[in-house]
Amino acid sequence: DYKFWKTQPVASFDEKIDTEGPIDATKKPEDIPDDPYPLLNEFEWCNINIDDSQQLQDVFVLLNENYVEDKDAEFRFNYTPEFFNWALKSPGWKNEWHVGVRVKQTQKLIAFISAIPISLQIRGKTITSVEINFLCVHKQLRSKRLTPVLIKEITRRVNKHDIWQALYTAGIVLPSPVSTCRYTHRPLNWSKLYDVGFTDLPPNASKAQMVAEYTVPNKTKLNGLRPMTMDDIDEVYNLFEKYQSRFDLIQTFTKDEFKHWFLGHVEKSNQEQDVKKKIVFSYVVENKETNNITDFFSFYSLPFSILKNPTYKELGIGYLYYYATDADFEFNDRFSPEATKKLRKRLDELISDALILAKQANMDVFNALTSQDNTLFLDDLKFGAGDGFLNFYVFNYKAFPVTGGLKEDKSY
Ligand code: YNC
Ligand code: MG
Repeated sequence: DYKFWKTQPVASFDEKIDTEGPIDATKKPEDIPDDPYPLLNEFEWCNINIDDSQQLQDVFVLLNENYVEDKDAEFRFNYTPEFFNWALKSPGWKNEWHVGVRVKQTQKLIAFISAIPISLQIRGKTITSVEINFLCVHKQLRSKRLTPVLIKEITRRVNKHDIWQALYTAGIVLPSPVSTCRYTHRPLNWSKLYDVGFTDLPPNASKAQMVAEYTVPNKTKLNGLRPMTMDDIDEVYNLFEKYQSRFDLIQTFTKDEFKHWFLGHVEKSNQEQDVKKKIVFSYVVENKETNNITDFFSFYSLPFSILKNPTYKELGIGYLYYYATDADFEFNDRFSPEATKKLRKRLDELISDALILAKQANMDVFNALTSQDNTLFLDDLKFGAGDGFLNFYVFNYKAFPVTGGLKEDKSY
């Protein structure tokens, strides 16, 4: 019955919303306690320094062994330092927002929660916020109400910086989602997915049929398609902002954030990186006559380790990230049937090529949510609905329900 969540500034399930806005707008940083919330005597708070390989290792071990439930223990997320540098060290990141709990005596890390600064825009209104992610409690310490303490402590640390709203996602239903998306999956290497037990053979189908169904061409089709570079940033940024204005709830980026999320944390050009360590893949379409960039798409990599298979050690997983196109810009009503038809055709072309590039980057399956404009192309491109749903929440903010516009979740 949500004993904890009932006490928090979040919309209740049955709440009727007449105006959008903060739920509790009265507090100031100086009203917030300076000291951390108390923990049971055997535990202590720690800040995780991601630049310290031992501390990073502690987080990997905790997440790998406790983050995802895989009943047969056959797959595990293969988090890497590169992935964490990307997901947790976006511009403005703070060490004190990478929060751990350790056992005092052994220094074993038993819980983690993180925040990064973001800017949300809800129906045109900009809200300085954080995104909360990677909440995890060790399996042996579940159901002991540690989670509310972690949430209250990260809230305290964020409030101290005069930030009062947060975006977070969860598979579970809490009061009260602003939006709900479904996971979808597009096999790229069906026979491997089948061999490792990730996919079943549907009744009345043969393996050869399934392979044929999901085989993608070797080469991309779009003229002018190429990897995005630093030189493209200004132009893609403008294209992206204009495209995003289609949606009611978005994350807005500064240019530095844009570089970080789409070209990677590392200073040297992301394209020069070892493809095995590459996290985010961004491409543009450049019109060869006008030199204008007309389209952009991106996806990121978070593979699984395969634990028990004699042949395969890793399953490549790509996640569709953001995209933008000028296909609908010419229309006064960007949601008209004509605009939607043109947009759908363009997105089909763009994401078809994204699938090919993902396959070339050794990804075996490509995941997408039903967010953004994804529902326009998911069926056309043979994405299948998954079991999972993802609920989106905004802390301390009442908002009307939202469809589309939200991004992918970076933790899974
Ligand atoms: C969850 N995922 O309802 P009530 S997502 C939020 N998000 O409270 P205990 C959650 N709340 O119902 P356990 C939650 N899961 O009594 C549970 N809760 O009001 C609530 N899994 O606490 C739950 N990671 O410690 C209940 O639960 C209370 O021991 C019970 O631990 C839960 O990162 C968990 O799925 C999830 O590691 C830590 O199962 C554990 O069961 C686990 O007894 C595997 O807790 C990994 C996993 C969650 C991924 C994520 C987003 C988290 C958002 C947290 C909310 C942030 C609010 C905004 C704060 C900043 C504000 C500002 C400004
Ligand atoms: Mg607990």
